[in-house]
Amino acid sequence: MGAVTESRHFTSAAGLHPALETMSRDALAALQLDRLRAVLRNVWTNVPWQHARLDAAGLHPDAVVSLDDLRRLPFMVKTDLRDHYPFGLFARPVEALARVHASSGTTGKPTVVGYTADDLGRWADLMARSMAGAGVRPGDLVHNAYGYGLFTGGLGAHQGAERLGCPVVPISGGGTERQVALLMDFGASVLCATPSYALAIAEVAEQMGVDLRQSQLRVGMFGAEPWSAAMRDEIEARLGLRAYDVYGLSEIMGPGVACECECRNGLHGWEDHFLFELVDPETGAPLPDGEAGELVITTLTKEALPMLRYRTRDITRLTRQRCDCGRTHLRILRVTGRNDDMLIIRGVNVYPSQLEAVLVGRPGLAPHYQLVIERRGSLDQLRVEVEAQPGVAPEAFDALADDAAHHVKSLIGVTAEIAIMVPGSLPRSQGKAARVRDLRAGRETGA
Ligand code: DLL
Repeated sequence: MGAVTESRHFTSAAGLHPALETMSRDALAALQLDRLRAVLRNVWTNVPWQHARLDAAGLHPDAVVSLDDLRRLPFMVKTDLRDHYPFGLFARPVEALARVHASSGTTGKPTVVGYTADDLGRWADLMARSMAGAGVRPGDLVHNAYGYGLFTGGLGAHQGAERLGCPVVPISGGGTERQVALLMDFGASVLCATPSYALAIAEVAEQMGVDLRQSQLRVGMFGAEPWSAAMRDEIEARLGLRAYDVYGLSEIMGPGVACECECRNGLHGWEDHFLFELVDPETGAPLPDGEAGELVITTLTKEALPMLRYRTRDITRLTRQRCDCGRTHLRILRVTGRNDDMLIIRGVNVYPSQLEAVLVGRPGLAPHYQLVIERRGSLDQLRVEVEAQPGVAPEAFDALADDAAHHVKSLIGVTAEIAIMVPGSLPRSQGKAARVRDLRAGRETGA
């Protein structure tokens, strides 16, 4: 299944793996077909549940002649992993694994994922490729504030940085004052964190009287949660770096499934290792490039836990148009949110990130917000709690609220009650931000 370590020589345009990142789309499709057959043979032989599904779909691995044949196979969903908890869908015995990760899962059992040593090697390569595409170079000191542990963010970014030839500060999330001190003292040039935690670091630095814009930071690798263009501007202005969007999910691998290049015009999805489809979230029907829908991913090289047509629940758009950077791999446009996070407020569909795009950057408002959903009578009511900028007089809060409510209504079409909060009153994230509090009966937990 190809060398574990791929070339480390690259130029800015061609990337870390130039031959792979710029291969023609025809060559890419041929490679995908080869690898698809191999992955189907792997599950046919090693995963009884997958064998039965392939059989039922009349899809014998050796009879697959085109990538479209895969569409005969039903989708996989998160509960398939839960139903076979912990290792039932693995194609390798536990003793052949190098590592397991798991998602915490707010309800029920966690989702467990596993990797062989070669899987870990490919993951490191793809994360290194992602970082190189975002302008990280061997020798850059990487401050890694993604959480270490069962979450794939910490170790995923760590291995990728090391593979690229970068020393890593494995600080994990939390202890924000110490993060600020070490960023200044060690002079890291790259920050890896969720965008909400990057903002929390910026805020604590300001409270400590430290100007991180004067630090050595140059590149931010931010992901693991949706974030808006307005949030990118805010983070860049306060940290003095160029912020890149990196995407991934543990079921498919972890961070590094897709990443922005220096053009920042969508995230290149690494098609030599994954097959990307976009489908209508309601019907599952395929959607053409450019339309918004749910991302579906098939792993082409993972040995321990191959995933076939996995429904990510993530809503985005795809484009196969050539990128200015010269890479030929398709681009996933910003992931606006998860299908599960969509709010329906009096018949209007709205994602938290849409509200973020309207609120962040408005004069007088700080980029700290939370959405509260309540049932009043028979109607769902959305309350947006957003902090005022430090120094804004409380007498100005009403006018700020009216202005924000007006923009939310006119730009998104949803009626929201806006509550302007005192600076520092909303919870700060140390990892993935919990943006939504759903107080409707039976759902009284943070989402
Ligand atoms: O969040 C992996 C990761 C770590 C990605 C660090 C990037 C950086 P999970 O915990 O399994 O894995 O959560 C995956 O997070 O399905 C999306 O809903 C969301 N997500 C991840 N990256 C982005 C992004 C990691 N760049 C889930 N933009 C995914 C929007 C993202 N949402």
